[in-house]
Amino acid sequence: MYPMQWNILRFDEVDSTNQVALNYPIYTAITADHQTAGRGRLNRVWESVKGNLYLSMVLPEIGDKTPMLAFVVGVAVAGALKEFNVRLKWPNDVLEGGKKIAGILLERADDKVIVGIGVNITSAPSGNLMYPVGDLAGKTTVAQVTQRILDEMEKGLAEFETNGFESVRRKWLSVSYFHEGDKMRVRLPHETFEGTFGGIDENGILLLKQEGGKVIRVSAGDVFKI
Ligand code: BT5
Repeated sequence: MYPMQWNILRFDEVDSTNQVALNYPIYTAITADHQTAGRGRLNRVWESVKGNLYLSMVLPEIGDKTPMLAFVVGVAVAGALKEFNVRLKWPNDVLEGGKKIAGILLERADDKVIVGIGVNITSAPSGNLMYPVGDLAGKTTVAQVTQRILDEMEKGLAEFETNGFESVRRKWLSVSYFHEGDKMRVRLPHETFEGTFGGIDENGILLLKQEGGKVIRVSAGDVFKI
């Protein structure tokens, strides 16, 4: 399946690059200067002013391995932003200095997976957000980070295909915001759990260790340091 090359399409304004990407074949990359309806997970809003990076890539869906692509993408974004020493917070946040500077959104559609990435290059939203937020103002450009992400994705997908998820998992853990034993809170739609970070398993499931040795396995949720 890989190596491959991106067909890059640039737009000024879109509702959401993830939405636009639905209309294009695999290995298309959509970028936009801004979005009028940028989205996060669970119908959340992704603030999408001009000056930041909005990118979506169309990939083939790969059955039950599809969720692992989120980790391939995380590692690629961390690689693209290596000099800023970013950290990945399960499942899909990219932090710099403890602040969220980028988010990743995977959406499945038929035989495709749309991988969306938003990076705050020049500004971060203000207001009451779920986590502290930041940006990379004055440190880099949209064009540079876009190109690096696309390059890192090509490398990362090839490596995932050749070496499997274990090598992706190891790389992901090497830039994880949480370290084994760190205290964390996991918020699910109807429940909240506390415990310590126990890593991610061979499928990318979060392991939350509780007192007494119980391990809770979490496939989707929001996590916070406590
Ligand atoms: C995400 O969702 O972090 C995934 C964001 C993906 C955005 C990209 S942009 C290109 C592509 N096209 C799209 O329409 N989407 C993708 P989630 O983990 O649900 O986090 C959303 C939460 O982050 C919001 O509820 C806010 O609290 C916060 N937030 C919103 N805008 C933000 C921003 N620009 N920077 C940092 N945090 C933000």
